Amino acid sequence: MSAQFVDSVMATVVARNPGETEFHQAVHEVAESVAVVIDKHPELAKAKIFERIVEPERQLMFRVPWMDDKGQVQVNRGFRVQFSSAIGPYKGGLRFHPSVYLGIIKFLGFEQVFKNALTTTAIGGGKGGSDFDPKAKSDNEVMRFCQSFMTELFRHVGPDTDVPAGDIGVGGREIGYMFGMYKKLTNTFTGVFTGKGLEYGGSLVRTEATGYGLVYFVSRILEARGMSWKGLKVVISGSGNVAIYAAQKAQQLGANVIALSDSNGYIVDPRGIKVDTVKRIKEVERGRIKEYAQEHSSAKYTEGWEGIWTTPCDVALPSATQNEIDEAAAKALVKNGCKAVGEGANMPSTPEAMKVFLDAGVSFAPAKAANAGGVATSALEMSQNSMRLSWPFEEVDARLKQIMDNIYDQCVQASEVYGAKGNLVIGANIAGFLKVAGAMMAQGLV
Ligand code: NDP
Ligand code: 2IT
Repeated sequence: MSAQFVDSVMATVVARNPGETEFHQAVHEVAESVAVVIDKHPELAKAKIFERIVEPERQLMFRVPWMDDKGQVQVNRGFRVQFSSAIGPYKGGLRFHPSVYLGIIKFLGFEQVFKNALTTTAIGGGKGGSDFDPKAKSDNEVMRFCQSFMTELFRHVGPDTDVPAGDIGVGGREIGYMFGMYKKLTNTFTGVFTGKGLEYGGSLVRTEATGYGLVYFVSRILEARGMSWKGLKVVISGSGNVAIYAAQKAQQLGANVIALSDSNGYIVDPRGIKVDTVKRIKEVERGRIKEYAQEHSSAKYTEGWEGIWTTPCDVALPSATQNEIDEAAAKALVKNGCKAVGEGANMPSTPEAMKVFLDAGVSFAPAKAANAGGVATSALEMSQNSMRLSWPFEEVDARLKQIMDNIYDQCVQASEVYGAKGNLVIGANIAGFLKVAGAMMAQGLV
């Protein structure tokens, strides 16, 4: 029955969404996990809950024309996929990267539905973005692009409808430009975005939240095997928002973070990465990770990002992008003694890589659970905006930690109830699914 359910769901999803391989991959993983739940609950099968969840409520694609600094007209494509409003307004980031197409936005939107359910906050799932590449663009070009993007997106979002935030290529600068145009077009000042600047409604800790939350979650999987961060060698891929603050928190807890990367290559600094240098290079100068090795002679730079997984470590935190750890990379990590993996990025491990980790007894924290701290803190930003109040750093951080603990407990519990004790991939998928399914059942066929 289980295999039949997965096959029949996948046949429809592949036929209906041709060529969207990342979306197929994300759906397949969840379908495999929840098949046992569908078996036990004929009412969910009858209501075709899973078949409804894999079909986004609404998908928007639009033209984004803008003028570059040379006076040339440029044309990009914009996306917003409003996946599920079962438990709250659509919520999820915007990604600006040349690799963006509908299949990427749909895989991210689909993952977001279950992740957001796990946070215990009232947010549905969505995702958006563009194939625009912010790299090497001037501030003015980025502003003109963001303004053009919003002249279409503004009519589809709103503080009680759909609340975007950042993702790859979208940080505080881009959110500011988009928020400004939204405010002007609608003549409203609302919490329509999260990840806003602190001067205009942002929340303390939102910048740090995904990386900090990841480390809080991994603390629990380490504890479960009698370990702590003290003295552990940690390798983190990426050097963006998630990677930087994961590195900072892991160091605060006593770990030795030795490697970071970007899409060109990676650095290894056995004495421990100086996070302040990385923050300046990446956040202020918008430079490359290679420059770190020019400033710190203890560090070595290697061209090509894939090699980072051959660096021996105790803990790996993939925090760059999807499918960045394949089977060979996973085997290299296991062979070199890696004991725990925490996914900061969305779907960074291929299905084959995940199997290598689980078979080898590596403690594995799946993305939907482990990186949920960012969007959870976005929900806290929405709460503060609604109250027109802002909470101190310590309060938001304490709430974030509590939420990550709660997500961990939900995943462990669901894995036990459904006969997969200790498998947090299955636990996260089932716990997230049950919440969304419950809300959909209660709301009727809509
Ligand atoms: P940033 O844009 O801040 O940083 C992305 C980092 O990953 C950069 O170092 C970038 O290098 C690297 N990278 C991006 N694409 C590739 C690629 N194809 N190959 C190798 N390296 C790559 O993004 P974030 O840190 O915000 O996001 C990182 C991951 O975390 C994504 O998967 C995102 O979906 C996920 N995530 C983000 C959250 C958030 O709150 N920001 C929340 C939850 C998950 P380069 O500069 O060379 O492109
Ligand atoms: O993947 C993610 O969870 C994010 N990019 C954060 C989304 C959000 O709305 O804060």
